[in-house]
Amino acid sequence: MPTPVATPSARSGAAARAAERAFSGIQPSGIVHLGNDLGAIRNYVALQDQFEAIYCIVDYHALTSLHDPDLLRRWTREMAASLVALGLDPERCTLFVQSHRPEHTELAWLFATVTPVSWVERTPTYKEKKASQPEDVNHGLLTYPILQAADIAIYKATRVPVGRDQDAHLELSREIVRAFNHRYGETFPEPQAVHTDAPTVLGTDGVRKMSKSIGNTIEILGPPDLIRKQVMSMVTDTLRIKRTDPGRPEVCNVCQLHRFFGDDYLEIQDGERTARTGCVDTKRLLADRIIRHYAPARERYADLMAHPEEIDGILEAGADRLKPMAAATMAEVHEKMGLR
Ligand code: AQP
Repeated sequence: MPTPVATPSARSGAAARAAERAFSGIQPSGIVHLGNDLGAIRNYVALQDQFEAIYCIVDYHALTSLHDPDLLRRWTREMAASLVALGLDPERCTLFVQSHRPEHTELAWLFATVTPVSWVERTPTYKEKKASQPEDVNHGLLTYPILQAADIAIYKATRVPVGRDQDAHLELSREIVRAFNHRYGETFPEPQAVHTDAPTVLGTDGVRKMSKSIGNTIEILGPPDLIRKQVMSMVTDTLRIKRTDPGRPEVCNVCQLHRFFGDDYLEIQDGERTARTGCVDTKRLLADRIIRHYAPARERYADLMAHPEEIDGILEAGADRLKPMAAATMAEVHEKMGLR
């Protein structure tokens, strides 16, 4: 099976842990899908042992699209439980909620004063969100990448495990810290993306990125019946019309996803190519494997959700642990900017 961490190559051991920090944020948006796990969360887990790792549930970011307080609270807790269930270990990383460390928003404001408006206006996600929620083009959507830069910079993180869709945001984060450093002196390192070998997971439509807002997801911690239904709805090779037509595994999303759920994926691909197996068989097998692979996480998730005080404790301890680090960065920034 492919290894989770791809680029850039990570130094391992205690020296790297002390020298560099990894940071990533994830939105509390209701579900965890296969794209989140293969594209990012697997690397969150792997990087816990290579760097000092900090992971954040970005509820401030979620507010740019979600305006239901009860739902936001519920989804924040559910996302925390999902991440722990998928392998984040509060003993080996710090997991917290963005709004529990309000220094993020202060640094975002300060970063906004070195960020030209044109930089944020050209962000692809801003353009997409303007189109997808035309009735709610709030200012948060525009400044989203500035807050994201602050999330990373406040802990002086150098490695950011994310999917490919975040590359433009990360490039902007680098530009923002460069602009700050240029104006006020070297303060922040430039963060680098760390991708898995599945940096873009396609959705069940087989064409677009797997994404909640598109609705083409496979919900890995959902009930097995739902996972099966979602996998069985996947679009395969559109040129394979009859069962006897040879398939093209290189363009079939189902065949590609098999790479992550068994060592026999070359055999599976060969079965498709020679029409020995049909698309339905290959999908059925993928559904079985995804359900089996995530069964322990599903169990752990249910366990955690039955003890919400345990999740809340993890999140509170995480935010407390980060307070001195955030305060130290803010003190340095205040000094450099002439604020205190
Ligand atoms: N399809 C994907 N392939 C690879 N990586 C992905 N990520 C998301 N989708 C894919 C990565 O998952 C992390 C969390 O991203 P997020 O907080 O933006 O999560 P999301 O809201 O779940 O992403 P969606 O589904 O695409 O949300 P919408 O539809 O609301 O925009 C990130 O590192 C991301 O790269």
